[in-house]
Parts: sequence; C-alpha cells; structure tokens
Amino acid sequence: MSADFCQILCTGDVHLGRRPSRVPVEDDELSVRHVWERFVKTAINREVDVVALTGDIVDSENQMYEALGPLERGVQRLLDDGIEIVAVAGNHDHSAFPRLARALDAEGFHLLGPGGAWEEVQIAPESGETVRFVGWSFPQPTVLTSPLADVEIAETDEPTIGVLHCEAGSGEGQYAPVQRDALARTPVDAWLLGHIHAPTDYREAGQLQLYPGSLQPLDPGEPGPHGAWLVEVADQDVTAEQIPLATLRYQETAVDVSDCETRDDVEETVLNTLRDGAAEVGEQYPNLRHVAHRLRVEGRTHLHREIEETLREMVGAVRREVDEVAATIERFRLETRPDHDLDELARTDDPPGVLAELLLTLEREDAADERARRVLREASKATRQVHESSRYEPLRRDSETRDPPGREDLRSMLYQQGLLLLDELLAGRD
Ligand SMILES: [Mn+2]
Repeated sequence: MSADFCQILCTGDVHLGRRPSRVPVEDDELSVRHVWERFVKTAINREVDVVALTGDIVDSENQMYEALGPLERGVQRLLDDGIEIVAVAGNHDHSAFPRLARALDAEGFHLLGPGGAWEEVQIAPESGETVRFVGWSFPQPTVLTSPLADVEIAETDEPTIGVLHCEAGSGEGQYAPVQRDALARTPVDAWLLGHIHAPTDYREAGQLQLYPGSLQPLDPGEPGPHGAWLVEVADQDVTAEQIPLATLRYQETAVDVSDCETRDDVEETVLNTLRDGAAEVGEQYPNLRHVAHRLRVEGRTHLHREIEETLREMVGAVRREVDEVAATIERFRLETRPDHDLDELARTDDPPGVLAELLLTLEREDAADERARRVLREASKATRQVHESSRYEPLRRDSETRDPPGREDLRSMLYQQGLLLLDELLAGRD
C-alpha cells in the first residue's frame, strides 16, 4: 500500500444564509450554519490535506452578514489548522467569494479563476504527493456558454483535479452549461463540481465527475442522505465516499391504510410509520436529527374524508421522536382507492353512476376519453391561473412549487376529490 496520497474533504452548494424549508425554523441543529461548522470540524478531526469548495457556499448578497461570518470563521479555523483550501465561486457567490479571498489574504486560501479565467495551483501536502488543481469561477450570476471552451490544461504526470461550478448535462442552460463527455476529454483525473444539489459520484469514461450535492438538503426536492465527500487521490486513481453530515433528511414514505377501520386507526398507523422510520434512519445515520416525510397514503378504504381530515391536522403539528431523531410530516398525497365497486356503480346513470364512470376513466388514464381529457384540461387551466398569480411569486423560488402541477398530479388530485364526492352522493342516496 502506498502512503503517498492526498485526502480532500469536498462540499458545495452549502447556501449559507438559507433555511431548509418545511421544518421548524427554531431548531438550530437544522440550520445550514450548524452543518457547515460540523463540516469544518470533520476536516480537522480527519486531518485532511485539502478542503475543496465547489461554489454557492454563500446563498446571496442579501444574506451577506448572516452568511459571511460563519464562512469566514470556518475558513480561518481550517487555515489555522494547516489545511489548504481550494475554492471556486458559483452563480450565487460570484462576488462574495472574491471579496472573502481579498479580506483573508491568506496563503493557504486558493480561489481559482475569479473573473472567469482558468487558473491552476499545485499543492504539496506534508502527508502525500503533489496534486494540481485547476478551476474557474463565475464572473457574474449567469454564464450561457461552456467554460470548457477556453480551457487550456497542460498534460503532466501529477494527479490533476478540476474544480468547477457548472450545469453538467445537455450543454444548454444559464449556469455554465457543459457536456459530460467534454469534461471527460480534459486532461483531468477527476472533477469536483457544484450547482446540482443531488449528490452523484458519476463516472464518464472512467473519470470521476462528482457532484457532492447540497451539504444540508434545502427543500423536499432534495431527498435522501446529504453531506460532505471524502476524496482520496493516489497517483491518477481517485475515489470518493460520502460522509453523511446532514442533520436533516427529506423522504417520501408510503403508508397503507387498507386495514384501518376508523380515524383513530389511521392516526395510529401513521404515527407508527413515523416512529419506525425515525428509529431506522437514526441507527444508520448518527448525525441525523430530523426526518421530514412526504406521506403517500395507499390502500383500499371507505375513509377518504376521514383520512384527509386526519392528515391535514397532523401536517406540521405531529412530531414523533425516537432517541435524537424527530419525524414530521411536511405534506401528504392521497392515492387511496375506494372500497366500492366502481364498475358496479357505473352501470346506472344516476349521479353516482356518472361519477363512477369518470373515476374509472381517470383510473385507467384513458387518454382517448374525451370527458376525462376535458376535465384534465380545465383543471390544468384553473391551477395554472393560481400558480401564475403574482401573489404566489415567492413559492416559485422553491424547487418543489416552481412548476404548476403536472398531468399526473392533476389526475391524482381529481381522482381523490372525485372519491370524496362519491362518498357524499352515496350517503345522500342511502
Ligand atoms: Mn449554483
């Protein structure tokens, strides 16, 4: 085994200054600042050689004073401990980062390529081999072309790590769009990337293209485990492993209510699900303090109205704790089916019969059915009007509510509302 290697602790998209959505704001352990401090401690405890920051560490200029304090303190602690810092600026902190670099004026802090020009630095840690870092920083909030268009990286024998905040994918977009194969063609052994909040350790033609993802998830659109990544460089061989430092997790959870006879049964089933979930993830992820569930309620039942009312009361109000992990419900979605026989009901042409038939077409997702199409079209128009209203503008900044509900969501909403109406009609008929 070679002792010659370099350890890098990597993070990006910390967004200091932002609050994770749909969780209690008063809980300081869920704050981004708290997890950032844990990141700094982890780098020091693990005695890594380098900390790599892939951009959008600060959320925006608006939160400058709230965000810059913790950033500056953390960076200073790392430098005091002899850890070198390699960073690039992202679209959110294109001006905050250069300013921080000037204010610190420290030898161990390397902001690569401010102003949008490629730059490289060689780092020779005491413990390992020399590693070359190349990087580019956002010069302004949007960049419509690929920064790889004017990259010039000389081939060397030293391991080389690229650091870049960019939108890897189709090659189109407003945030430094690049294509995966273009990244792979550069003489770089691994890329540490920023901008996309979902963590992925993707490889293209053997080259690691790591998106560490947001350090702490920021909204329900960022499910699963989040944290820092430990990257090890030994010669040209680069490996990466996630260290799940996040205290918060968003997750979608299914609950089957087929066996529930009453409202109380529903409540108990949901509470048990939250309890079991908290126990399970708490054991697996020692840093975790909170799981925010999006419940998907399934099964055959006649309790449509009761389930909706029960869950409405539980969202944001219920908090189940196991050891140090709290579980809450941030939202629920009903996907229950009726325990009536819709085919049987649809044989008559009284109001319940007509409704049962419409429900059957929605259930079959029959795209050719003119009536189902018309209902979906009108629902789409109505929700779009609400969505585009200027009053709800702030909601469009949340990845969760940015777009109006899609066809599948509309279909499921109409189906559930139809079941409630059917219950009412049948109760009236009896
Ligand atoms: Mn970004």
